[in-house]
Amino acid sequence: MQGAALLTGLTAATMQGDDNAYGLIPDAAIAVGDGKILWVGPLSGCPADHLALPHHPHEGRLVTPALIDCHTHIVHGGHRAREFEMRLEGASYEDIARAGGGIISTVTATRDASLDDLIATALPRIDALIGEGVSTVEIKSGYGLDLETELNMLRAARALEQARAITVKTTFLGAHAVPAGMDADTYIDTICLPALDAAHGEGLVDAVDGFCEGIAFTPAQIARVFDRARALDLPVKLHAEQLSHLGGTALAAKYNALSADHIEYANESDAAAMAGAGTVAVLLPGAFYTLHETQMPPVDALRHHDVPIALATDWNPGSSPMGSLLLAMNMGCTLFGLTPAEALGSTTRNAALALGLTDRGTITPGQRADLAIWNVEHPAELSYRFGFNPLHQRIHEGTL
Ligand code: DI6
Ligand code: FE
Repeated sequence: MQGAALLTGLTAATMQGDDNAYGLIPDAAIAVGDGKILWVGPLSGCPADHLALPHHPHEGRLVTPALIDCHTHIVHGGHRAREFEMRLEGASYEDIARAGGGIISTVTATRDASLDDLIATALPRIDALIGEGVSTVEIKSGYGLDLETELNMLRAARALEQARAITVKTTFLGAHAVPAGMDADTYIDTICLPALDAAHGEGLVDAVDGFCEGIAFTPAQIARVFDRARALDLPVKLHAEQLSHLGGTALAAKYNALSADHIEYANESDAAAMAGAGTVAVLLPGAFYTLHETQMPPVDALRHHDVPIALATDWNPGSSPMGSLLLAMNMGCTLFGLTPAEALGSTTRNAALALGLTDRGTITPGQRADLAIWNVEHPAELSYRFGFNPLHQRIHEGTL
């Protein structure tokens, strides 16, 4: 058996059990082998065959499932620091977008970048996430808005999985913005849908996303993209109710979307629709913070309807240039009122669900041995501090 070992002397936050529990096991042992978790439990109850494996003692450190960043735009060209200055001078995100800045300015920089450039500039970003114990990351297209660049972004995302010990899940986000000089319907018919077909044909797409917002696409336009995704047997997810209530969340639920993301302006009936569809709520506090948003996502309604809540960085050059999933956890608690247990479940178990993954996100036998070992005593410490990274060791697919 490849890489068989027994990790000992740990407090294990298994993230098993109900939504608000850590599933804590004190003085735990974890047997790993062939990239999987073989056994987890109190050392006192460890079976003899696992006790015979090589021991890796951890003197009381905390172990969690490795973190999962389920919503990023880390493949992109250029930066938007000037836009940051403009917003501080009083311009709104929408003003800048309507004036041709925002997403469109990153599109120009991304179209000018070669595939090697896109890979090279994304590597430090993915290394930052790996350095915080991330073992799975979702990466979107959406800064090309032409066929070749949308495919190049997804090729770069796939290349990152070859360049680092990390799982990359790709998302086609051709319906991110309308290129200058074109109307939305023409763009969807002549560029977005052909690009989705081509990307799918090249095996580059794991899911399909869209930006349902006044400055982007209407629910009806998103539905045309989702119909094509359904025809290609691809799951969908949606940037919804970020800046207003257009009905994106309800549309996502209608298509049994993996997730509805942002959702600051979603309401009680949206939460009920998500619950009925098994759609995960992906909250993105980095964008809320960067855009000085004041509308809170409906956390109590999500809790009431048992909608799984995930947190992610939304790492993008405009609305959330944030390179820390631990900071997103702290913001989820401080800005959105999540408990530290909800925050840790949001970047492990529920983040896996937001990507349609059932083989990771908890510490249970049979799951991937994607683990993060931390120099802390209690799991709440992971959300409590910000600007400090207590990671001791990341274990990716059982490789110690
Ligand atoms: N919502 C967002 O916050 C990002 N995309 C989206 O649909 C913004 C991306 C950017 O500003 O570059
Ligand atoms: Fe986003």
